[in-house]
Amino acid sequence: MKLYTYSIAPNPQRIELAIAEKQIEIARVQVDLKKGEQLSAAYKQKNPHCDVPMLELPDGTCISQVPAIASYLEETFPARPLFGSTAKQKAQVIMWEHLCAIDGLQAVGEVLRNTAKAMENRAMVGPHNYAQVPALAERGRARTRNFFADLDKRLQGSEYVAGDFFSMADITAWVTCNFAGWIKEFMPAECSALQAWHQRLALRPAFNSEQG
Ligand SMILES: N[C@@H](CCC(=O)N[C@@H](CS)C(=O)NCC(=O)O)C(=O)O
Repeated sequence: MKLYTYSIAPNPQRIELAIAEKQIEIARVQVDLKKGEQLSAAYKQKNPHCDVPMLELPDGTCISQVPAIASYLEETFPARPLFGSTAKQKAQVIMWEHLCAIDGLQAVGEVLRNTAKAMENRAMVGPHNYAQVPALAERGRARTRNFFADLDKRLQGSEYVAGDFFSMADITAWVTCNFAGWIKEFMPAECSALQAWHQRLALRPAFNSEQG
């Protein structure tokens, strides 16, 4: 099994953290996004969506998209579960993880992809080129701030994002909070539940080695 990744990028980080939490060994292949290696013919043949992370199984099957990879790892390596253990917990994790990805990660991405010079004409991930839309960057910034406030509210009444247990939802929320730094948005000091949760997570060995 091989993970195609670009370790510093946020979506690969979601899987890197899942792997670290599960304490499993998976070989890595770095795909240099700065050099555009995700758009090369060789990579496109394995993953027509031209994104990372992507997991290649020993039989050649290629699985892209974070939720699909995370689900495969969970089924294959059930120890140290990242989706809870009951049907209710699994649904809660999927719900919160999805909300963090859409309302958080996507919002920050919207700002970055619609403003960064290096992403001119690359405003969307994937095989097709799209021009930047400045209004989306403005909206993304407002959404990022709302994400912090909403997550703080959630964490005022919940130890972890999906409930009283650590999960994949915490991983995506954590990656989002750090990714926001790329667009100079930071967890507000008054979001004390969010700050306390972030500090608690930073104590976990898998998160300890994380930068930022
Ligand atoms: N929906 C995808 C998103 C993956 C994604 O956006 N990956 C970024 C790195 S964080 C990427 O591959 N970017 C390539 C590009 O910008 O062309 C998933 O869930 O895996």
